[in-house]
Amino acid sequence: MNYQELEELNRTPLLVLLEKAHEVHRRNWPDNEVQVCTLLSIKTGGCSEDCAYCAQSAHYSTGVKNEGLLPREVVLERALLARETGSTRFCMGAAWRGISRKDKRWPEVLEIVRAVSALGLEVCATLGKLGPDEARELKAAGLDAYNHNLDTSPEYYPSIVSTHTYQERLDTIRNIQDAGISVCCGGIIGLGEKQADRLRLLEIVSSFNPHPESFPINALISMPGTPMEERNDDAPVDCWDFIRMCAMARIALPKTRVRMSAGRGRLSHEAQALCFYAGANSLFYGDKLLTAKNAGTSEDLEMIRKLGLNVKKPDPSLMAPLPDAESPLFPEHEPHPCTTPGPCREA
Ligand code: SAM
Ligand code: DTB
Ligand code: SF4
Repeated sequence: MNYQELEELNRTPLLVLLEKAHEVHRRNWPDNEVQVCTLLSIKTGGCSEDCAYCAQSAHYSTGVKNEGLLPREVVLERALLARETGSTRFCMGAAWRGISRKDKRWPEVLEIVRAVSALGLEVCATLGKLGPDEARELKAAGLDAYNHNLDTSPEYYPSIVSTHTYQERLDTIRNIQDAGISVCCGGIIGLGEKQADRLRLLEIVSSFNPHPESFPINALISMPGTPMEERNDDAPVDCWDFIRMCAMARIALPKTRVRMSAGRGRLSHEAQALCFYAGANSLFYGDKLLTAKNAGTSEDLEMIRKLGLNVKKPDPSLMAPLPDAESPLFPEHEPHPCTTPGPCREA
């Protein structure tokens, strides 16, 4: 959808928007299913990047303890536990700007992916910037999906991150797509962005061909020590904004899984029920996200039961969505003057 279409949709009163989104959802996802994913930080803290929301950036004193790459056995133990408790996707995060095959930890990263894949879980990783060779090797090791968020609009991005550009994020996403790995790409709300920035994010992600396999929606968790530490302390992201984002994402990306990600723990079950109604069909399960607390596991099970949702089974033959032959593979986005690091030069 282009910006104008999204803007028009965004003017729809919430209840009408919910109805529209639900109709798209039912048509494309008739199974009343929720995908349950587990996150594990396999390398924590000390990241060279200065993402203003992130507790793992070395630029801020956040109290997060730095930890090197976890031993494979520890990762496997956690993956097995995730499988036993009903998760079907295991997503491993590393606090890196990116990783190259020249890095001495690379062979171990591939071994970890192979080992988790052998458990029959869908394997996802989020390791930062990747080149085409790295993406191909991860695919050969059994990686199903790669999470690389654009987080916000290209215009607002330089106010949040100065150590890498939006274009670098797009390049990595392209490398993942080209390797045949499913793309998981979403954003954060509550960074101080305007609704226009959220619409731009949706515009850009919905211009991908194919659409990403999943779209995570994060609500900022204000992490102590980061420049965003006080942003949402007293007024966390408004649940109606989260619900609206789920509905907009469902309409803009009809066949993409919409994942309620960070910040879900601050939403009531009633608010989450509306997110499911609007088209959300995936969540992170377990007490912890990467470094932050998640919604409680027993409460989540209770909510899934009360709402009558079916927990999705793992799909061992998960295929990356195929591109639409009629459209360009990856539209070139006009480089915006703001996509270079530094303060926005446009009013
Ligand atoms: N280093 C990798 C990268 O930047 O892609 C992977 C890890 S990074 C923590 C993954 C995503 O988590 C970010 O892009 C952002 O969307 C989300 N995230 C991180 N910290 C967050 C916070 N405090 N609140 C909400 N979302 C957050
Ligand atoms: C995503 O979009 N959100 C997850 C996952 N992908 C990697 C991470 C959320 C991190 C929340 C903050 C933390 O735990 O430090
Ligand atoms: Fe590093 Fe990723 Fe955190 Fe940015 S979001 S500081 S790249 S771990």
